[in-house]
Amino acid sequence: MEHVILPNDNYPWWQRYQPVSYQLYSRSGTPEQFADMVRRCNAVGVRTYVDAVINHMTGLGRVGVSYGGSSYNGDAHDFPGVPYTAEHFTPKNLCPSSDGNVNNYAVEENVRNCYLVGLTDLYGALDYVRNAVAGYLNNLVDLGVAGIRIDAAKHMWPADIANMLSRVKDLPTSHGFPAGSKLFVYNEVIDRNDGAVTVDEYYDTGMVTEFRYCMKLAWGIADYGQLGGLVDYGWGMARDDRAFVFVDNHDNQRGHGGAGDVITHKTPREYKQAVAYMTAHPYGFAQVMSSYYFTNTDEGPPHNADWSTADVVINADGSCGGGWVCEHRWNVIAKMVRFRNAVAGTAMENYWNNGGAVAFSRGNKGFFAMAKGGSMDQTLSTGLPAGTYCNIIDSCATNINVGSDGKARIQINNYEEPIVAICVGCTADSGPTSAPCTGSNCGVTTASPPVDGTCTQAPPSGTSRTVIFVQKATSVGQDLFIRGGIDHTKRPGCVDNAGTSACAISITTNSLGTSAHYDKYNAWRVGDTKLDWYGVQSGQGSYNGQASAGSPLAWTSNTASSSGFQSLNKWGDHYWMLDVNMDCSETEQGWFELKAFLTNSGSGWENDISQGACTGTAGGTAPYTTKNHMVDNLYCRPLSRRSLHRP
Ligand code: LM2
Ligand code: CA
Repeated sequence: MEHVILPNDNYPWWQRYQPVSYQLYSRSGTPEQFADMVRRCNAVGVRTYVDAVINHMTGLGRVGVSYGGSSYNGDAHDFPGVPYTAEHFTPKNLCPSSDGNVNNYAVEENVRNCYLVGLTDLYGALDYVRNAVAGYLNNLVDLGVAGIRIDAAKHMWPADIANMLSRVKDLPTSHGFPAGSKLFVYNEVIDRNDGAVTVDEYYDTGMVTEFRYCMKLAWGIADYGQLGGLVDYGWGMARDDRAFVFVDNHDNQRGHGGAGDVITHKTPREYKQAVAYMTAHPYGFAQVMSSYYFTNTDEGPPHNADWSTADVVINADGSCGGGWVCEHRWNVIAKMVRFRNAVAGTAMENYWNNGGAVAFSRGNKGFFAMAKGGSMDQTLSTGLPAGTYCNIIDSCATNINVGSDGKARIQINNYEEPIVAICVGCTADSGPTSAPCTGSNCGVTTASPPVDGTCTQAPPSGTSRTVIFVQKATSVGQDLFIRGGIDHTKRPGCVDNAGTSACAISITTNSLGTSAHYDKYNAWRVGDTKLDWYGVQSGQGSYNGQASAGSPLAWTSNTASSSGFQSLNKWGDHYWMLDVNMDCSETEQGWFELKAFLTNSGSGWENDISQGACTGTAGGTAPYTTKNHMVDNLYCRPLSRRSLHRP
């Protein structure tokens, strides 16, 4: 966007945070150049995310003409390039501070209705402002931009953001986004448990920056013993599927917003360890920083004689020159990104930490170890199938042998890069990233550039809370269960045994209550670790000697006084309910099947189902047809493929 130009301050980097209009002229170039960059990046599987500054315009006192010719006058609140005039800024009477600036983070209205460091604050409640912002975002979408960071989201009302986003169209299939893709959104909210505004208020408008993670990680790298407590929900840290994490960002790496207790490229050895740990660890959605060198905290990027931003110089060895740091090209960091892609969707297991070294596995797909002092020699459980693996960090110069017991001797002897990362299918230069893709219908989350024409979507990952209702007015004494999973003909390795079948989906059941009404549900959910086709699981609990016949449902009602009242039941009596956390990686792109099963003089299996296509806002096409219910678990979809701002 067009922004202020400040020659007297040597064109500081933060010029960009004082918008003048939504035209795409800046110190980096013209709208045509931007459109061309995005198009070329999309063509090779690299997506573009824009830092959208929509809370405010320029600071008070800023006057001039910007790169695209738009004039600006902060004191007059006059921005003809949009246009915005005085009535489009937050009325003074809504800001409780005496000088009109944000100065008390304990008061919500102060944070959101006052001027942040004197920046003229847009009145996001106005239809006109919402529309102008949406127009800007829709222009980005048309150009092929995949997502945005919302700058200073903490200083905006979540409802205003939600309204602006509701006006944004789906991403264009002409740029390779699957039909129905939404703009990826992350809200910049600096929450260190120190004010009235908290990250959870923004869960409905996208992901949220988790600044506590920067601090926790810095403390952990200084003292490995603290790494175990990296994610501290007790401290208010964001939900796993909403946390946007990073070691450092453009602000806190130079002492601006959210600074203090942050590791940066200025201490390369610690920085590599911090980024390695972040990328190995499953929490959140990770961002890798890429910087330029600076000595003064206001200093702008490397520049040409006219102060326009200079091109990045790529040296013969692949590193950067010309003042650019390019952390993303550092060996450890680039390799660990491959590792993260290779183990996506797996949980952290076999955690080991002796205060000087740390190690853990990621499901049965990868294993990571790191030694603070540069060396370690330990035999550890890797969680991996037996075999020979190679350390991708040293480009497979060393091998690691995993025995039939899953254990391996892990040796590290490298002061600068004291890290071992091994993963199933990983070789010297590649990890098994999602298949590359060209053409018009490729997945958004493709991590590597296209090499052939196969298009796939990134596999679903993580766990998702999944609640299933079955409406059935049963007779007294009858019990309802569900059975399900994946069709045996659609997946190899399926056998009539919940414990070993590849068609059974791992679940952990959630409590619905402890009153007598739930006695049966609670008895039968014990040991129910799979949604499967095979009836009672070995080890599953029984009720008064009566065995379970699948995953148990509990009778629920929407009547508040009913013993079976559940707030998620919006419909009436006889809505039988199951509440589980489901392992998304075991679904088919989020889809799975199920059928009800009625016992005690009941009909047993539910009749076959003839199910039409899914309609409604979620949409989606089932991966195959079946005579069972086909369920689309929307929350198993990769974030980039689902609406984050339209829950
Ligand atoms: C952000 N997050 O909420 C950005 O990440 C952060 O980099 C932005 O501040 C801030 N919000 C506003 O978008 C930066 C920089 C400030 C700078 C502003 C505006 O950290 O130092 O403020 O951009 O360019 C500058 C002067 C400040 C002056 C202000 C307005 O440093 O002294 O305040 O301009 O003229 C009177
Ligand atoms: Ca505001």
